[in-house]
This record gives sequence, C-alpha cells and structure tokens, in this order.
Amino acid sequence: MNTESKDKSQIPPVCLTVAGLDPSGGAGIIADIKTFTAFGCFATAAIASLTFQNTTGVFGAVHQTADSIRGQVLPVIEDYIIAATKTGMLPNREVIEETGRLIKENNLKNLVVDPVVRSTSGFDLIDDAALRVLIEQLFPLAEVVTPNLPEAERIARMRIENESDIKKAARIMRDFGAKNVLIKGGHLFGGESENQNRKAIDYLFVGEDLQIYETEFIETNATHGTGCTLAAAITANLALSKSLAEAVGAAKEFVTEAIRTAPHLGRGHSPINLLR
Ligand code: PXL
Repeated sequence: MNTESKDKSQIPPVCLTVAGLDPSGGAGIIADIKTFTAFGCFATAAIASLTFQNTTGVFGAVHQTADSIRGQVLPVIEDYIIAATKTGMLPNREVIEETGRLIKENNLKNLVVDPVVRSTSGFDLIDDAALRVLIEQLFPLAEVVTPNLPEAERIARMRIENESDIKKAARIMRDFGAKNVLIKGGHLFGGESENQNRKAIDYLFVGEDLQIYETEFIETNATHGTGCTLAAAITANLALSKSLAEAVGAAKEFVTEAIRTAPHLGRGHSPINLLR
C-alpha cells in the first residue's frame, strides 16, 4: 500500500505526460499514468502518437498534429495547476515544437524530458531530424533529460564505452542546454559475463556534480516500459517537491522493484509491475 496517499481528502499534485500510447499497457502513457498514481499524484495525459504494438514489437503508429496536442493539453493546464510534466515519445517536428510552445507559454516547471528514440523491441520511434528539434526546443526547458545509452549515443553523436565517455556525452548534452542529465547505463554493463557482479548503474549530472546510482542488474526480458516508468517516477517525485537527486533515487528503487516483480505477460518483453 502507498501510505503517503492514505489521506484521500488531500489534494494530490497533478502530473502531465505528453507521450505515445502503447495499447498493450507496458510503455508510454499507460506506464506514466500508473506510475504517477503509484506515487499518489493525479495523472493527466496527452497522446502524441497512437502506436500499434504488443510485447513482441511495434507494428505502426498514427502520429498526432500540433492542433491535436494543443487541443488536448490546453484545457487541462488552464484548469489545473500542473506540478510536474513529462515528455516521452514525441514523433515528429510539429508535435515537438507545439509541445515546447505550450510548455514555454504556460511556464510549466519540473519538466522531465525522456528523449525516446527506439522501442525496447528495436523500432525507431522518431527520426533524426525530429530528434535534433527535440534537443534544440526541449532540452533548454527541462529540469532533467533522461537518455539511456543508445539514446545518449545518438544525441551526442559518439560511441559510449566507458565512464569517461558517459561524462563526455553528458557535457555535450549540457552544451545543448540541458540543465541536468541522467544517463541510464544499464545497457553498458549488462553484456558482461555471468559470474561478474553485474550492476545497473545510472549517472546523474546535476550541474557539474556527478551522482552515481547502483542497483543489482536483474537478468530478465521483462523490461518493456522501464525507461518511461523511470522518467515518470522522477516526474512524480519532483511534483512531490523532492530534490532531483532524491527523485532519481526513489524512481530507481521503484523501477528495480517493478522489474523484480514483473507479471511476465505476453510472448516478448513483458511489462513490469507498477503497483506499489
Ligand atoms: O520505451 C520507449 C517507448 C516510449 N513510448 C512509447 C513506446 C515505447 C516503446 O515501445 O511504445 C509509446
């Protein structure tokens, strides 16, 4: 049980996600809504792309337009006070630019930008030109950006093979305007031999300072939606007025537990368990 939200008369902080809809419930908006809710926040969501997928792959998508993004987001932010916002899969230039405009015009704070590039199953969710627009328009507005290693490599346009590369990539992202950067290193140390004590290591650059988060590496294919969930959990904790370092710690703990207790649904990469 989530003891923090026991008092049901309290007004919860409102979180907003602008992201893709994964109808199989593992990633994207559904993962965000479950995660916001698990932390006692009130979830609101705008669909940036309606994807067709299940645990085995992504089969297509219908992307939204600038008008659709504005149409979904504006009534919500005019009516509620938004405590924190997350962006996930933003598929093209017009959706990215409109999302950026809405964030700027309405001075939305505590923005977590998850620069989603590929699905767990290897499907490209954004093209290179759009990724450059996302970097230009959204990085400077973000409290933190949360790339995994393949995303960090594509954003910084470099190979990342060790900790020194991670620091270089983070510096490049800060030069692109990101105030703080969380690089999720799970992919770097995940490929080593079985008898080594594998760790899932994440690197948080807060300004010039580096904070390292280490948890055990859980060998599993139940990883669908881990990136979305981590970013959403950071968003929820920022909405709850935690510091960024605390928010990342709480988010990492939540994701590790969600992987450990995953329901193993479907024939591919199972969703994780987002109940607390
Ligand atoms: O995990 C990246 C991601 C984000 N958003 C949506 C997705 C995926 C991966 O499949 O479908 C909508």
